[in-house]
Amino acid sequence: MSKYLPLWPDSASTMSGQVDALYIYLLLVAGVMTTLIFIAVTVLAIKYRRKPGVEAHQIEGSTILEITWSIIPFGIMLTFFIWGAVIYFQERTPPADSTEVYVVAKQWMWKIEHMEGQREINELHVPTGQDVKLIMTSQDVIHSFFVPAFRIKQDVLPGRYTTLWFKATKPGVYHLFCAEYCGTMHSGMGGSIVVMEPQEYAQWMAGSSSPPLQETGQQVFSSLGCSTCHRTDVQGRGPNLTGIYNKPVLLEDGRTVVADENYVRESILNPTAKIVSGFKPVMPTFQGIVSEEQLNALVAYVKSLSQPPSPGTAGLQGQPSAPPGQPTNAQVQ
Ligand SMILES: [Cu+2]
Repeated sequence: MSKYLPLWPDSASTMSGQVDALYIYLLLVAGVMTTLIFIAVTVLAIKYRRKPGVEAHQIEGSTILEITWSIIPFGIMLTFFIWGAVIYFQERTPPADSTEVYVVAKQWMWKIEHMEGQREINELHVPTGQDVKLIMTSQDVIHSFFVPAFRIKQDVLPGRYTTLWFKATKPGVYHLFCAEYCGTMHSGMGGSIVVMEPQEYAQWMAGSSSPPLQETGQQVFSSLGCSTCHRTDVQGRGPNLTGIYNKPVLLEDGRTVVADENYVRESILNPTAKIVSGFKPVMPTFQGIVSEEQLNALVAYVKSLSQPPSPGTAGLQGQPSAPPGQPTNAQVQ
């Protein structure tokens, strides 16, 4: 459409058509309403204008008329809400089999980490026809990941993960903006989303020499000594992390939370925030010790412990064990 009517950016994701349709609907309804109001103002101003020799007389209201003109527009406005909410929930809910990509924003660049180990700066390569879930965090201030051609935008916050997903439909290079004022060079904090045909993408990906993200995570896990308490064979001083991802966890204070990415992240940086039932708050914080990239790798590793082993991840499950006979009391990761 944008070829003939250059009011819209490129439309290159499964979501963009729906967002455009809602936008056009909003414009149409607003246009019709505005026209009706202007016609009414003009007609009534002429019809009931002051005429010489004619006295104005009081007109009493009509309850039925007033209820009608309140209820009908209310119903019309509610359709905006319902349609918008449906799109919102779709945009908020990444499909389960999405490819995951980690994004770290910092003044003033986008750092991208693929699960396969590929890293990029200010560029994100993705294949067409694949659901891609972005797990994003910021190293400093609030940024916002905005791809107009996909009709997606999400704030990227320091200290937690926010997510976003899309499925690109058309090969091409699309602009990535930072849409939250983040300092002097904010306007330069752009990049490109490079959408490729799947075979071409596989070729590009094959050029990677870095180890997969969860392997990096496993190395960090061992080198920081996490594996001493979080054993994968038996319950150690800290909870066994095998199979916990996205599962409910019963906490010491009686609450139940889902062990999602933010939970894993918080448990590394602020271990006493959520103590797993049956464990003691003995884990030290890793705030300031692990970088955002290492955190992402650790989160990817913990998640990999909940996936059925595949050829690529086999062997990641076995951790060097801590000495036997550990006390069973320990604390959340
Ligand atoms: Cu920014």
